[in-house]
Amino acid sequence: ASKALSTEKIAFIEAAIEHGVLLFGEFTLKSGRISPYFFNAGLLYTGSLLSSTSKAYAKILTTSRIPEFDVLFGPAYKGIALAAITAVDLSRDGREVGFAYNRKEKKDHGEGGSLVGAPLKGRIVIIDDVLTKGTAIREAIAILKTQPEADLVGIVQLVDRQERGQSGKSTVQEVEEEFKIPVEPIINLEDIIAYLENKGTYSKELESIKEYRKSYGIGA
Ligand code: OMP
Repeated sequence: ASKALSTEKIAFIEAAIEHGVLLFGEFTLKSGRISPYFFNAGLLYTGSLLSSTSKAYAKILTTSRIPEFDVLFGPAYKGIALAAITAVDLSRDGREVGFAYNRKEKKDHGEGGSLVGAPLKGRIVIIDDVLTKGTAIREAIAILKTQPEADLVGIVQLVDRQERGQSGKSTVQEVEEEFKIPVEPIINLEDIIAYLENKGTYSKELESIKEYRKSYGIGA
């Protein structure tokens, strides 16, 4: 029996497949792993997709283990828009938080520096797109560590691929233990698998994903 998915998760995964955000095929990942699926958050480019994405982030920020915080940090590039739309969504619910991001390029004129937006002071939550082996999120954490007044209190990922990190543990477990913070996903691989199983028309894709999970997944 497949696990039950909320209607919001079903709608989100369905829209992601429909808009080519969630793709099936053969993809070489940042980690070098060859994956039968890929989630491209850069393709969440319509107003309604962005709107449902920001609502999903806002919901996780208010209902999960993520504690109270002051600033949302969106790592360049994809995290920038994701953090911005989430700050807007939270303010519509009467919750005022700051928004900040980094530049990838150093600037030698104008305002200078590689950090933009709210000062990185107080309790910070990182908003990011996809978590695989943890390299990208560690880069974002390293940026915050250069800010003496920034206190990282949590991370929200749009997709947790539920893969192994640098040790035999899951990436989520490694990051949670190393930095003593909760890492919360909006959807994870289990959700994607449950969606495909419930649909019933994805047997080939499911088989490849389950094969992949044997090599790189956690506890499967
Ligand atoms: P790690 O650094 O290995 O955790 O990979 C996460 C990064 O890989 C994300 O920030 C994305 O840039 C990219 N990625 C995706 O966008 N979607 C995927 O489905 C998989 C990856 C990936 O390369 O692992």
